[in-house]
Order: sequence, then C-alpha cells, then structure tokens
Amino acid sequence: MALLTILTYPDPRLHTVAQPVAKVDDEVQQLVRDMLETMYEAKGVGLAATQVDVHRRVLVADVSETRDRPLVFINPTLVWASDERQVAEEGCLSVPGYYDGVERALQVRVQAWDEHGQSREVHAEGLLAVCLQHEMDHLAGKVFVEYLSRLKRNRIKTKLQKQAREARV
Ligand code: GNR
Ligand code: NI
Repeated sequence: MALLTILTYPDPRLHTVAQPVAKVDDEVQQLVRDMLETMYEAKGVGLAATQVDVHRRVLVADVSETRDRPLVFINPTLVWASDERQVAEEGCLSVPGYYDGVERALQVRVQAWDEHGQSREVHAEGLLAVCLQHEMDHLAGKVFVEYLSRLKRNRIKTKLQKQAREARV
C-alpha cells in the first residue's frame, strides 16, 4: 500500500483527459488500493485517478458514515441523468479550503467495472450522485471551480498559488 500525492489546483495536470482501462490487471488493482488508502487518509468521499496524476479512468468513493463501504468505478459512463437538478455545496481535495454551490443532476445511473473487472450499474442520488459527477468531471480534466464565476475562480487560483509558493520556501 502507498499514499499518493494529490495534485492541487491550478496544477495544469488536473486538466488531462483520462484514458480508458483496457483490462483490470494487478497494476490497476494496486492503483485502486493506493487510491482508497489516499482517499481515507485525506478524509475525502471520493478520489479520481487524475488527482494523483494517473490519467486512467478510475475513481473510488465512500459516502458511508462509517467509512467502510469502498466503491470502485473503472471506465465509468453516465448512462442516465435526471432532468431534475440540484445545487449542492462541493469541496475538492485538489482545491483545499474552498467550498461552493454547484448545480448538477439530482440522480444519475453510472455503469462501470468494479475492482474485479465485473460490470455493474449503480443508481445514485444524494451525496453519491454529487460525488460521481464530480469525480467523472476530474476524469474529463474538469475541476469544480470551473462552474464558478471567473471572479471566484481567479480568487481561488491566486490564493492557492500564493500558498504553494509559501510552502515551497
Ligand atoms: O471529499 C470530497 N467531498 C465532496 C463534497 C461535496 C461534493 C464533492 C466532494 S468530492 C471531495 C473529494 C474530491 O475532491 N474528489 O475528487
Ligand atoms: Ni475533487
């Protein structure tokens, strides 16, 4: 097991589009284990491979209170999204310290492989629906701040750049 480093916005690598996984082999299973360990350690509800600078279509999540219900989605595809939408407060491990409302579909159906390469479909609502859409955006190279106004996004960008600069010295 290994903890992976999470990229911080505005790192340009967060805008890389992830490539599909051809086969769930040992290497992919190791990536999944490391991503779960990293997500739990960072106290996140989800993590996309893009955030750990691995540009493959893999995401993990756990929206349980008890933090013992890991979910693995390999090559996720959105098969359905409700027309009904909702604004929910979002945060991101790659945008530490910033939270804002984002409008997304209230419910989604996502098809994906699990860690054994088994295909399954999940109907999600609530936090899991928000999380899956947020993580699938990461795999497409998109960070939630891109839904905010340019003013808010630039403010966040400037502050995080300053923090990164101060952390380096
Ligand atoms: O830990 C996380 N919490 C969260 C809260 C509301 C909406 C989305 C999220 S995802 C985030 C972890 C993360 O950055 N995943 O990419
Ligand atoms: Ni995120």
